[in-house]
Amino acid sequence: MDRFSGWLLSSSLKCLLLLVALAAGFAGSVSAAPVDDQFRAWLQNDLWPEAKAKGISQSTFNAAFDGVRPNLKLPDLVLPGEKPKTPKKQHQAEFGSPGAYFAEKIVAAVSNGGRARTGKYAATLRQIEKRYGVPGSVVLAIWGRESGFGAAKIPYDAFEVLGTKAFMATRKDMFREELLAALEIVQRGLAPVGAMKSSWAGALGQPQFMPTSFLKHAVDFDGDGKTDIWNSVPDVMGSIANYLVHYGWVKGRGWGYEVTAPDAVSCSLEGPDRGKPVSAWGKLGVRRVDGKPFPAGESAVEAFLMMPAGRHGPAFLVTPNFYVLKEYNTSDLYALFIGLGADRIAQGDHRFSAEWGAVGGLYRSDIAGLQRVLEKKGYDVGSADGLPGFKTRRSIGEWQARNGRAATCYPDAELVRAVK
Ligand SMILES: [Ca+2]
Repeated sequence: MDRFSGWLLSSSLKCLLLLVALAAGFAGSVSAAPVDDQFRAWLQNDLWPEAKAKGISQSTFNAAFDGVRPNLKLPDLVLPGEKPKTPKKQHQAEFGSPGAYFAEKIVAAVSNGGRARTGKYAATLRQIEKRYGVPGSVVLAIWGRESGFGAAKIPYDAFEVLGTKAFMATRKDMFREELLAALEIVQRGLAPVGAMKSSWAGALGQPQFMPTSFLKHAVDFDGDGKTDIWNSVPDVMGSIANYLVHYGWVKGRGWGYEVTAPDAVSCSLEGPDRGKPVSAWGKLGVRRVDGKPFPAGESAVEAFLMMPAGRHGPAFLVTPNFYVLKEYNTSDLYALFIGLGADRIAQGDHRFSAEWGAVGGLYRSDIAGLQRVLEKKGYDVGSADGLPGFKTRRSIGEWQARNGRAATCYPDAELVRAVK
């Protein structure tokens, strides 16, 4: 008998726990019951009935949680009986220049690693391009970025990470859904319990899929009957391409181009909801930095202005595929990193032509404060999360233009003081 069903029998201990929990509730303090015991009680009384209703067997459930204890070293946990606190570290985190995201060492690791694998996996990459229409260079860039082409250690037990987070994280509902999906993966025989290795955030295998993504997007590309995103390179690469196709990858289009945008083109025109045909951007004076014309076939289709550092860095005209890349990781800089990495894998040494300005030096709390003031004035900043996404950037540009300033579309210390 494993310790889990052993716990089932000890109902007297359960009563004791309940009393302790009640007493703790009265005292408003941390429960005296050890977290391990509370975790076991939660597994049995809270998670198990839902898992069972979803078709998870007792033996799968027991095997998944055999010997699993909550990992209190994981981030964003709220101990039972405590109130969630505003994450101080995040609030005080300095917001650096976007340029730091493109440190040559990191980009080169992805592009050199990708180039080294282009030949080795040429046949598989050709099959992937044929089946999914996603360029091999894009697949390689994501694989390199997510797990260093499989070199990164993925050391955690997914059930420990997801179990801990579903039990006591700040976003426990999201992690509960992922935990149930992880159980389903094992229940359906898609992966054995012992293979379920994840990152500290619960992302599985070399493409770093959350379990719900695994269920929707992972494929057995090498056809051996197993969907093995931990060990099979074809499965890893095919799964990444399949993910992008499911989110709408447009075959035959790239991700975008670095461009110059004359001052007459306001930086506040950026964003996926302010697209124009490529020819219309051309009429406004937007040009590719390499001097080449936009492909003739693109002139009637929509593209979007994207300026991750406002006027303090390179500008881009991006395609809908850029926003598909953002479905992998909701960050303009992430999608841009993948685009740059893919270009370098496909074309060799390729860098952005404009420099990133020395912006930054603000705290996320400063930017969140600025966002709240802009919100009060009726601007849409997305959410006041301390990160200057495209809605915040263009709202800054609009405020600047209305106040007789040159639009930079990026926060700085002077602006934080000026917007009241
Ligand atoms: Ca396989």
